[in-house]
Amino acid sequence: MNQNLYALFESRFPADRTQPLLILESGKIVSYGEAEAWAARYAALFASRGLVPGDRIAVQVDRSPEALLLYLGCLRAGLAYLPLNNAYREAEVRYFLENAEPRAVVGQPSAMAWLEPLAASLGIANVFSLDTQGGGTLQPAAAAMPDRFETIERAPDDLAAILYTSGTTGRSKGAMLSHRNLGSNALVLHRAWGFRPGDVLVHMLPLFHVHGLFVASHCVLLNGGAMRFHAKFDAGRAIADFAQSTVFMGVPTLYTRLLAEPALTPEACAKMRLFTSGSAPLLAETHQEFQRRTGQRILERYGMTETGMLTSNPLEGERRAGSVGPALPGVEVRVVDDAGRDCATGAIGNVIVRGPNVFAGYWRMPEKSAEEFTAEGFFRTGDLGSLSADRYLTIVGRSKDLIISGGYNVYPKEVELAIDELPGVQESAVVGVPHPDFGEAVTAVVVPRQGTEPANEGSIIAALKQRLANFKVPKRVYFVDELPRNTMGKVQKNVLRERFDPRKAAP
Ligand code: MCA
Ligand code: AMP
Repeated sequence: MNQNLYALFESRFPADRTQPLLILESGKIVSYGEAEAWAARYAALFASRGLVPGDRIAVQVDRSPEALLLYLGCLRAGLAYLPLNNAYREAEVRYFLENAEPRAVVGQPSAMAWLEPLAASLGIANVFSLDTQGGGTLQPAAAAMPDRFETIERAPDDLAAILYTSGTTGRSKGAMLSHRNLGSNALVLHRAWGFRPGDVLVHMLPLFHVHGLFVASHCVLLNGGAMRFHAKFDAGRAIADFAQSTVFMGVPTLYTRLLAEPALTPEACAKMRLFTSGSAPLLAETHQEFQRRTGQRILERYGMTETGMLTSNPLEGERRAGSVGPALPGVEVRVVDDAGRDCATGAIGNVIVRGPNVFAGYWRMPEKSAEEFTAEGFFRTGDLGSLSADRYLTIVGRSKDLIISGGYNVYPKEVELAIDELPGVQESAVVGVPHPDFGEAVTAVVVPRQGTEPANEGSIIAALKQRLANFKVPKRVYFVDELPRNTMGKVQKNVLRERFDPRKAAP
């Protein structure tokens, strides 16, 4: 049997292909039949341009129905889909294209001025553009293609997608996800979260990360059901949609923004059966406040780009605020000490995981990949946690130096390297401090370089916006004479986090 993930989805599509897959804000519907036909056209287009199974295709576009159907087309063609955050700037995209060597790139029309020459300089012959309305060069080229395509045979371990995650060294690594990784996780979530006929999901998450592209979309595709698909997150529109929907998936920032809306009432959510949260820690207060305001208990789950979803609070049974729940079926989750021994119940240790959902390694980084796995094949998540007697996992922190801002990951090293290159800067340290909207806010602490024109907060932020995606740019920059260091000379980031915590007195 064809193990292509698309073939799995197709086996669950409704017999009546006029049924909706996407319900757009305009009320327009994209049916399963149309999705199938467009996915066929995209697949045929890339095949006609000489792309063969295993080739990479990089996609950096704004959210649109076409972007989702493009992903399905790439699966059908057996290509490895490489989605890029639409906030990435030219310098960031250059690295991904150099590293992944895609045969085709799809970008926003507004990016073509730099993307076309960049692709040309790297020998990428196929460049297409796509905007939020289906405008650009991709659609006309695909429209000329046949609307049928025999989905390419794939084996379970063949590559379906590469998703880049930043690293503690500042260099991004491409997590290689196979058809089995994605398919096994989708099946487990679809079952664990009780998807059933008639479910309608409100989809407002980005389509370039695991949460929106895989977790949310895959559950709907496996259900053969519909999603109400929006241009972007909007709390008011989400609440209006809840009257006609049953499931919502969000990062914690979306829940705090929903809570700020007076329209969020038990009546507005009466038809909803499931709210899930993940990608960043959900405060127990948010969980409790949401229950008080709506009568609904948010189901928190935990995962990673490299692994898909690992644990989930149960659909039936206790959804414990502050815990990410027990391991999902088929996933092994352990908490171990630095010597690799299992920790006692309740003791804090390193979270390590194994399962069919866990990736095989990072693109073209065999040594780095090997370091991340134990001898028994468990992947080291870099998260710190503890397991209760009934095996609920609580994430208490991270051993990796990572900031999660509004559900987006920011590795301080990458931002520090960019700041240190700026004139007037001697050195810098970047930390996450509590933020009411984004959970954590990227914050820079800078030591000025003596004898040069001093940098200031505004100039540093403006310079970084040229180079880095906006969510990585520090919300605040503070200046100090020297960075606090321990006896080993390592910067004490905990001291900085404490000192520049905006909830405390002004630093
Ligand atoms: C936007 N800005 C941000 C963020 N988003 N700054 C820091 N962190 C962010 N996350 C910037 C904007 O560029 C703008 O900057 C300013 O903040 C205010 O923008 P705003 O209009 O409020 O932003 P928005 O467009 O409403 O976006 C906020 C958002 C978005 C909806 C929360 O960040 C989002 O969709 N987050 C979800 C991310 C996600 O899906 N993560 C899943 C990763 P300026 O004023 O300077 O222009 S997958 C994952 O983590 C794993 C596998 C898992 O477990 O799911
Ligand atoms: P990413 O690399 O974008 O896949 O982010 C994965 C990281 O997000 C994990 O290693 C955790 O640190 C964090 N994460 C995801 N879900 C949760 C959650 N529910 N609670 C706490 N941290 C989470």
